[in-house]
Amino acid sequence: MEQLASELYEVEAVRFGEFVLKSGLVSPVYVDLRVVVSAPALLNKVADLLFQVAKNAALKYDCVCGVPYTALPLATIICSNKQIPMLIRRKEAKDHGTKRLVEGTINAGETCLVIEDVVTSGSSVLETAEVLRKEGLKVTDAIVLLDREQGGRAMLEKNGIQLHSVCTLSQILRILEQQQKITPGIVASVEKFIQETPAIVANVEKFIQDNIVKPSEQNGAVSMKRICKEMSFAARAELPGTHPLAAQLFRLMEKKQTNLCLSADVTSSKELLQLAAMLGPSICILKTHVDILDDFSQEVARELRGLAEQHEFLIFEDRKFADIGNTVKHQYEGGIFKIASWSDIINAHAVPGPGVIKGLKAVGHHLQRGCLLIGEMSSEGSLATGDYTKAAVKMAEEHSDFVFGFISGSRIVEKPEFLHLTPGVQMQTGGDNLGQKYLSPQDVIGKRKSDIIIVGRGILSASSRLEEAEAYRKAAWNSYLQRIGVNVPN
Ligand code: S5P
Repeated sequence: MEQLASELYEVEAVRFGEFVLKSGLVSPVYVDLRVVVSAPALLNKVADLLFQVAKNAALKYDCVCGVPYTALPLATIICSNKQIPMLIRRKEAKDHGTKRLVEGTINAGETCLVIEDVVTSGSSVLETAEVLRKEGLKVTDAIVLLDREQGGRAMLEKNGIQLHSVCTLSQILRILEQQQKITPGIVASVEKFIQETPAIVANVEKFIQDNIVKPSEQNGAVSMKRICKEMSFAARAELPGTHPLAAQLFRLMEKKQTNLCLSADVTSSKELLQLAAMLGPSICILKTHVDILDDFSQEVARELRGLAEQHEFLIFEDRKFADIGNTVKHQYEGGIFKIASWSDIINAHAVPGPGVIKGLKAVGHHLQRGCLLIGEMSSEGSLATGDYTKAAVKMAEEHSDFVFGFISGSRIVEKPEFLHLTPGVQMQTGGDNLGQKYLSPQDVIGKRKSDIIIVGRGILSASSRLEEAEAYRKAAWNSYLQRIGVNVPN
């Protein structure tokens, strides 16, 4: 253990200093085991230690899967040396072809051992375990090199997974202190930081890894300020203040690589369902105006929900509620549409004041629904500007247990927990003859820093709706990647 701690320190997999984040938070510790791949002897040693932990615990398993990406080489070494079948979990489904999430031969009913490098909250292990379980495999145990002791063990246990670790962060701290590599002052500050900010620490590291940034030395301290410009959707999903529905949306966007919302403004249910089935894989949200359908029925809503589950998109009824709380409560829950029973997301105007949110929340909160506030509109001469927009932001901030974002032309609040969705998007900018104004996907996501484009006629009037939807998806997704600093080939 002494040797492991000192080697991890030598290769800078564990670092101490001042890690300044965009949020202003200063972290005294930085753990990143990706660097271990550059030290082959240590890599082999870590793989062996992981295997020994499984052996000592007398675990029985048929195959091994590493949590992508850092644990992949570790799982490979173990499986190759010990002749154990391996599975590879994809972080994202392939664009074309089989859309498999797990590669390798899956024998349903078999037990798969999950391997991970560091566990903080336990969410990465659980995510991989859930994908494997969906494939019919049993996941009962996970092996980790470093347990940060920040709730991961308990969280995994609740989900039927026992965590076995090679070492804990406090063990490493103590060993490094004994070896006089770090001072008692550093140990105390790291322990204090870890106890006080468990959730934030998890996010800090996930954020750093998701954004592929490397700390740079500045006057002896490590600064990340310069490079931490934008958070990825994946990192935003993990923030403590992110609404659960927004977290689900961020994750599925990252998984499907799409920040495209289809505005399915058609008048027949058959066409609506056909669109959902055909474009489902390309979109993160399907937006409806249910009151323009000639033939709505609850059966249509049920079928739409089925397609939403199959293709993993959310449903957004663009009802734009704008009345007193008591009225919107009935409009949302009842009538012939029963919107709350099938729509994940709804939206509301801020004009009535906070009562509109309270009324909607009374119906939607316990159903885990969420609401977007209209901060700005795309139409010519809109009155939703300036102080009105600011008041809408304040209302959203005060009701962030139900409101998780905005309809707006650009980013109107810097808090990364909130999502921005922008309508009035077409490849050909300009407008229609009824006041609609169009911006390009690149403008909306790149320059105006919105998160999701809402596209209706740009896709619906194309000769191949699927090809056009894919063109919009790629344009918006590449603009997002560029925004967070990932190089996108032309
Ligand atoms: O400000 C807005 C807000 C919304 S939700 N401007 C909009 O256009 N919308 C909606 O987005 C509008 O109701 C329509 O369903 C969609 C835009 O459709 P398109 O055909 O102009 O892309």
